Amino acid sequence: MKRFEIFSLALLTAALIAAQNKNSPVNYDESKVPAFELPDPLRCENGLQIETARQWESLRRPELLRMFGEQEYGVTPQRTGIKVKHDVVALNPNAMGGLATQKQVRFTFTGKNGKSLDAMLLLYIPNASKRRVPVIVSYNFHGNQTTTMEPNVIPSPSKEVVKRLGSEAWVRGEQSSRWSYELALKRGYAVATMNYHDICPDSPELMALGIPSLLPDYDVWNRKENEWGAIGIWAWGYSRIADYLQKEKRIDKSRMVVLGHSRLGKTAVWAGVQDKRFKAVLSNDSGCSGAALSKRVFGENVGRITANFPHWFCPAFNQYSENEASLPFDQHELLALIAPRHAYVASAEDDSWADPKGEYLSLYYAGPVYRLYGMQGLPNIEQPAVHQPQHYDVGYHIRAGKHDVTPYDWQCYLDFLDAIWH
Ligand code: GTR
Repeated sequence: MKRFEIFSLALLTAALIAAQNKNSPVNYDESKVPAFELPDPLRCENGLQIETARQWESLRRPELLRMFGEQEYGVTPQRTGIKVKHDVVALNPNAMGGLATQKQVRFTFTGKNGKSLDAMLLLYIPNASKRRVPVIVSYNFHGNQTTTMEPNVIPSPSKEVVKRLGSEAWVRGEQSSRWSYELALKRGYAVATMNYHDICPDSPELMALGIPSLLPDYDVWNRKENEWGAIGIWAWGYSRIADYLQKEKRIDKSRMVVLGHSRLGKTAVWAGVQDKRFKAVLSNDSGCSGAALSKRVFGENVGRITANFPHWFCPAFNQYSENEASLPFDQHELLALIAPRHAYVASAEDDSWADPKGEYLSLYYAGPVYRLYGMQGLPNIEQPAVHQPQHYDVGYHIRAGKHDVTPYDWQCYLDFLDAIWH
């Protein structure tokens, strides 16, 4: 067979597998959860049992970090050659009725190939305190202008690109129920947001218009087994926001938080794992390939997620499609990589697709790593009832309702952050 024919055959086979997995069954029945054994986060690949925080940091942590990079999200390049320029394009010291200073900062990314890309950061800093304040960094789904009714918020640059995905939404304030700015600001927290499509449009067809356009060797359609996907690129973007905030005079560098919902919750966890400048990581309904244990195969599973969103992960992750039992790691070990910084997992009762119980257990099973540091993980294996937040050195809550971010979630996050920092 000629190379081209082999290639076409491979594509056809891949397409068939993908089509199959799109229809792979989804289990919502607790009695049908397969028997599974979770890998021990404290046991090295060579069998060595970790007993101290020091051993964890020098031996096991790097090993797990490598596994998640090589086999799930793709490896984050050490050097991308991308330069970033920041321009404050709008400054309003009296935003939100005087509650906050609002800054809008244009990030211009330039690659070694000379191409450039713009992203827009919207930052609110509380005015009441003159001291440095903690900051919550969180991507939005539909553009900065949708997170608030404030009329001067500049639409995110990707609005035009993503229109091509058929999204009619993107209307001012349309997502504001998910952004409890006032609450956070009144409690002394700054909030920074950017649209994730600015960094990398969330579709295989449009991805090449984002950060990949600045990476001459990156071919969306022909990635190496371990090469990073969209989640990895968005996570990298979170770190670039952190770079900027580290230079912002009013921000307390030692109290930076990363928060994300759903696919952006998966992203927040992966970003927080890799970038230790994030001292707390808040996962809101992140589900499959986020906080939830994969081996429970409850709700969304690896087959479904890799078939529907192949661009989110590295190609090597596909080998676990309909084969979670063979995963050499599970997501509790990802959460454990956040230690000794603070991990928080939030679930919603009606969000079975994200497997709330699997999200809880995952944080529970990250506990032994926290204990190495003398920190307290979740003490009970039983998931709490709704609206009973569990705040230790890690935090968890489940609320009534659907897959979403609500003022109740924000309130729990702020209570937790206050408790660990005050
Ligand atoms: C769903 C996907 C989930 C979650 C969600 C979202 O379609 O299956 O994993 O990421 O999208 O991001 O809202």
